[in-house]
Amino acid sequence: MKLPCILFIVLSICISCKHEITEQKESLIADNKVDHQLREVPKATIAPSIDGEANDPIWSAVSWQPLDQRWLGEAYTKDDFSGRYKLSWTPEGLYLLAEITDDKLYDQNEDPLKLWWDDDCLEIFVDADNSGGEHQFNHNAFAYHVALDGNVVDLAPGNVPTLYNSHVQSKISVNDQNTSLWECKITLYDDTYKDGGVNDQKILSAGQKIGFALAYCDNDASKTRENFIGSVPVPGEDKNRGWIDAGIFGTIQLTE
Ligand SMILES: [Ca+2]
Ligand SMILES: [Ca+2]
Ligand SMILES: [Ca+2]
Ligand SMILES: [Ca+2]
Repeated sequence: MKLPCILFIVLSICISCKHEITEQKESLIADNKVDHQLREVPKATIAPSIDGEANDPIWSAVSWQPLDQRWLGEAYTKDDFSGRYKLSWTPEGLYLLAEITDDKLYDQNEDPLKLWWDDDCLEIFVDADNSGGEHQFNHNAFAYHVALDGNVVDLAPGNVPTLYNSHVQSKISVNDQNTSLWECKITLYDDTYKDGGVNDQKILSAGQKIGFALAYCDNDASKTRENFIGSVPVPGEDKNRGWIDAGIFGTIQLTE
């Protein structure tokens, strides 16, 4: 056999092996997410108005889901924290209504990019393609921290704290029983998202599955947050995995 012929065969074997390995890797990542807490989310015929008021027709048609899984901190009382939430969608995005009871709303760091998780904030986890997998310093999924002043923070690639205010529009209304309503519209982006680039949002449709979890960071007077309460049970000792592992998110399925 001539040398060029041997080289061709060796090269073909290498390419085919590499292809196989890449496929195996991709299938491993794709299989990483096992759907759990699978819930249907109904479409809103009329998109809710983001005004912190729950009087939109869809909110009376959707049931509350509990926000009651202690991910960090000591046991707490109902006055210290209790929470529940509702979800809906339109092709333009996900809509969230969260009712949070918190005895003290606390915003110690004025700079939105400094220790944002130690201030009271609502954390919205979304994985647009429900792939699961690691997302700590990439956009395989987002962990939007919505602060009391409406700033939205997540880590960009390279571990860069970044404002994503255009991704989550929110309005909070607080009543005198220490209960606040957080109404939010979340625009979805997938893992092709480029910071500083031009990005197309994901247009949502019925049948689509999305990785989703919600959490609240409660701090009332401490240097660091006192509690972190999530919407999904996290197996194992370390419950604070949502900001790293999209596999722990629940799964929502959009319905008409
Ligand atoms: Ca509203
Ligand atoms: Ca509290
Ligand atoms: Ca993903
Ligand atoms: Ca608090």
